[in-house]
Amino acid sequence: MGEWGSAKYVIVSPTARASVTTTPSTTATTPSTPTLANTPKPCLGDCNGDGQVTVNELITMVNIALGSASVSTCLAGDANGDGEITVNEIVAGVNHALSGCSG
Ligand SMILES: [Ca+2]
Ligand SMILES: [Ca+2]
Repeated sequence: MGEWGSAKYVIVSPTARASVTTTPSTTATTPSTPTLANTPKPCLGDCNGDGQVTVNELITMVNIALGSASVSTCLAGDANGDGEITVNEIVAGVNHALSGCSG
């Protein structure tokens, strides 16, 4: 009876198991936001990057949309970066010209 009791005691004893289940300290602070959000979003239509969209920049966007100018002349007008300027991108540029880039 004494042996049976001691054997049971060994099985129940949780000390060994407790030491194993210690979670590895993965408390390293993993940044939830990737560094992609680091780049500030340029003002759509602001071809020269001076912080405002002017009429001539809108004309440049239109020319790119029409195919008479290269998109490289106004990369800021290509919002989605597909290599061409579409109507909605021109509209966004017009809105920036009217109400400013920051607004
Ligand atoms: Ca500008
Ligand atoms: Ca585009």
